[in-house]
Amino acid sequence: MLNILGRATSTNVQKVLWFCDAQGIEYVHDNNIGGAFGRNDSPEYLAMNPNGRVPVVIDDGFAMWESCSIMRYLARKSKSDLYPLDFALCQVVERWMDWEISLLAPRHVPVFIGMVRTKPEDRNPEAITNGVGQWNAAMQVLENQLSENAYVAGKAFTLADIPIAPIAHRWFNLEIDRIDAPNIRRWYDSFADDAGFLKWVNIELS
Ligand SMILES: N[C@@H](CCC(=O)N[C@@H](CS)C(=O)NCC(=O)O)C(=O)O
Repeated sequence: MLNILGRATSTNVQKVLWFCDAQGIEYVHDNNIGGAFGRNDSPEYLAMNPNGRVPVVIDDGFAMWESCSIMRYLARKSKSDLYPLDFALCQVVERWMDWEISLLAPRHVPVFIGMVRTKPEDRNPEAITNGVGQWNAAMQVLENQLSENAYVAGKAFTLADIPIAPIAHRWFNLEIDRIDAPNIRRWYDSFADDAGFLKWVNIELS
């Protein structure tokens, strides 16, 4: 049995949970780790992930960290159709996953943390405004890609869509000035009937 450790308010935990549901992978989820729950700084937790971050996923005693890497492991193990075997298509999928981790996620953090997890009196409006500009610039790259493709990596829903959608959810649900993005909207709305998306991603921001 797979154990998924980490609060589901984290986009990095959401992507793993959504992938498992999409793939029909069974798991036990411990939500009460990380953020206000703590427990991710215990010696036991740090032995599994020295960074003290969520998620950690344990597969039959093997502890993993780094959410997108975990998704790729689970996709390979389950022979998932969402992770193409074709080398070129696989590179397209992986570069968007890497883009999410290395560029998109860090750009959204100052805005999300500033507006949702910081008391109004402690907010830095200038940093938030700058952050919105940086986040929008990244979303413009996504908008351009989705103007020519139904999904992030092309014609089909793949592993690449899953990490990006939770950040798009935050983008659409924060009171910020967004760029015009009809194709991101169309793509995001296409998940409206997806049980995993509805359960793990389509939640109130907190
Ligand atoms: N690149 C890592 C990032 C992990 C990460 O930064 N997780 C955040 C939540 S999104 C975290 O653990 N924050 C501390 C906490 O929740 O206590 C991954 O994708 O797994």
